[in-house]
Amino acid sequence: MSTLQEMAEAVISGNAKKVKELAEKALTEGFAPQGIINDGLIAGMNVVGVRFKNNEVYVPEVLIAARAMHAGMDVVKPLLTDSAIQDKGTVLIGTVKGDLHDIGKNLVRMMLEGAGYKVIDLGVDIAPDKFAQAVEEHQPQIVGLSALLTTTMVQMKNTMERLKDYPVKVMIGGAPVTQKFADEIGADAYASDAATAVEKAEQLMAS
Ligand code: B12
Repeated sequence: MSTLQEMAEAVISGNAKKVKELAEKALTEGFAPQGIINDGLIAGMNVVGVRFKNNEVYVPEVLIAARAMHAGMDVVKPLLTDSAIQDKGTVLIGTVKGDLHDIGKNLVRMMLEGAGYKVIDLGVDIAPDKFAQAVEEHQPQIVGLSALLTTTMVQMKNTMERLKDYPVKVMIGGAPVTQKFADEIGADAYASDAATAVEKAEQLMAS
């Protein structure tokens, strides 16, 4: 097995120490940083994403795999130029105003990072104005909104309205959110889980 295949396997099994060692080994073997990310770290995270979607693994396994992926990223990232990291696009993500749930949002962030996006995570309880300010500052192509409470879903609508004059696509998700709701408020995409969020991001970038 090549070093990068071994790295992908180590990401899948969540072995952060091994991923770090293999990232260092791959660099000494002359692999390019972008190749290590794509064919080692992201390749492993993609497998985890598919397994998560198929209910073959659960949240803890995804978090452990993502931690392992980050251990490899930490080794390789300093060697990348900014432009290479941003290759795939920028996603700004946050949980809407009044809502403190962030486990699902963090999973979506990790999967997007794993797929090669630059993700700016604003955190939780983010008001529409704060989203707008961050859009101006970071110029993302996609904004991701998370809500876990039926009482805070309305903030998605408010945020959409606040962002309507910016050239961004808005993707929404969270347990109470549905495709129907996304259509009602005019969101560009809805995803029910983190792996689908990556697929939808790819579609939004291509559209
Ligand atoms: C953990 C949890 C908490 C934790 C949150 C910790 C944290 N750091 O996130 C704590 C204890 C703080 C909490 C507090 C509260 N909670 Co709570 N909480 C939960 C619980 C048990 C799990 C949520 C979770 O993390 N799920 C796991 C993740 C992986 O799933 P997920 O969030 O759905 O995310 C996935 C998808 O939805 C999607 N997704 C998520 N975000 C996004 C974003 C984008 C852009 C996309 C594309 C996709 C996407 O992808 C994710 C990964 O696959 C749920 C019950 C449940 N079964 O959902 C209740 C639940 C959401 N909570 C509830 C309530 C009522 C509250 C409180 C009001 C309780 C109280 N009385 O204080 C407070 C509210 C605090 C606040 N202002 O936000 C209710 C909501 C009811 C409703 N319909 O509105 C629930 C449903 C429990 C219940 N059955 O009553 N909670």
